[in-house]
Amino acid sequence: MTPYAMPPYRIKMVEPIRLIPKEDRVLRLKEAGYNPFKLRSEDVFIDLLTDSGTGAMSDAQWGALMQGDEAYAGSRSFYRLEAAVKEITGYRYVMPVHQGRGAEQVVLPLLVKHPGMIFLSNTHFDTTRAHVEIAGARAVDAPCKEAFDIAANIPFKGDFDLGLLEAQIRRVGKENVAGIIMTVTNNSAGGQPVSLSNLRAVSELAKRYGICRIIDGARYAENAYFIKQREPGYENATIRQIAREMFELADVFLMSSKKDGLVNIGGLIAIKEDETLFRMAQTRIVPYEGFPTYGGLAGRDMEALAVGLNEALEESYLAYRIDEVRYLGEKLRALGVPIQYPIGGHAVFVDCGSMCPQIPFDQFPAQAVCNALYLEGGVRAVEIGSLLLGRDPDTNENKKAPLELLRLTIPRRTYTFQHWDYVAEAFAKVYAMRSRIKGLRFDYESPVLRHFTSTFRPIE
Ligand code: P70
Repeated sequence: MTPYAMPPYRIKMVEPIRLIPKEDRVLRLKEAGYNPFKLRSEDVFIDLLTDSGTGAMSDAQWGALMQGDEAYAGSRSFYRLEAAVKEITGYRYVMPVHQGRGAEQVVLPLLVKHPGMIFLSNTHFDTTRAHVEIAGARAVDAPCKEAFDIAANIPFKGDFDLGLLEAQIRRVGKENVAGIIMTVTNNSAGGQPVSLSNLRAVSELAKRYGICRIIDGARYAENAYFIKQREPGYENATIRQIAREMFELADVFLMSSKKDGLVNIGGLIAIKEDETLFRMAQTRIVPYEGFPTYGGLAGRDMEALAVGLNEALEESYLAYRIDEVRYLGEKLRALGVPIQYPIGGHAVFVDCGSMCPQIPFDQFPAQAVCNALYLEGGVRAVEIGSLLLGRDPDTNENKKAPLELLRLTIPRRTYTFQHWDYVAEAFAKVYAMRSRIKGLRFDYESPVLRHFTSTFRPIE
């Protein structure tokens, strides 16, 4: 028997992909300003840029699309989605938004009451950090010490450092903490899960200080699966029960549904019981996202999401999903490639700082390896390091990330194990030439979320 879970589905529809010749890849990457975000997807063979909106929908989801009610107000599809979210979270108020950052732009500014406030998180993801800063606050991370030690083999590397969290609250004073954001799984630390015991402790701390508790739950179902696998006492709980317990520990749920919602576009805001916050969020939803019963989504998108949210909680789906990531990770590990270990929920993260010590952090080692991987195999990954982290808003200096990670992100229900064999082979070639990979400098540096649109030149 294979040590990996079987896919609990078969394939009904396919989408062709092709590998363009090496000399074309050299040309295309140059035209893209050495930023893989600027490549055309047609020029990419295996696309591991993100797991966001890139997965395959099920037959049930495609069927549900046809039932979308496209009414501007009071759409039946909204009520279906609302019922699904209420059932999963137990929260009273539900608002769809166009994607995760839509939820962030609506809710986060409402929590910033005066200048000088901070948000605390196990780790803010990039768009979350950007919205915190746009709202005039600062994003402070309090991850556990092992989060960025790739060799530390502990089950919940996504956890908060509780001592550090409380120290930060005391440092600025509770009246200056706008909220605590629990990112599950912790994307920037390698898709690492957060334990229920840690979430509970964070929740109690926040309650004691009267601070709003927010779940950034883009990958909450994957987090719940890890809890079932790894946290004592939850072996026999269902994924739904675990998810419900996670939601009980927060006040607000923000979600990029492009991940564990199993849809190509969509996001959610859910609020447990704070009616005032709900009313304020509604007043922002209208100008920024759309009328509250569609929030920037088509009726059909809401239908597909209502179905996808439930599919993502199926244990057989999650078992295969997590094992697929593990399969690729273990292949790379067997080659000696330094990866974040244990392997996380949605991606394999390669530590390019230790792989290419010749490249300084501000010449972006992981971006350089990313480009080498595209040239070698037509595989597109993404930098999660100092390029993504950006500049300090106060000093304008380049911030140095704790790790220079290259993320090989696995879209849901999309590729096969043969594709992972191919990716591992391509990576092996890059790994063999690691000492010859050169850094990058900016040609154009975009002022906000710079990784998406900046262009570069390789340093000769
Ligand atoms: C990703 C994408 C998005 C995200 C997230 C968490 C924990 C909120 C959001 C925002 C973003 C991305 C990064 C690199 C390449 C492509 C895309 N994460 N919270 O892949 O949600 O994107 O829907 O506005 O991970 O990790 P949204």
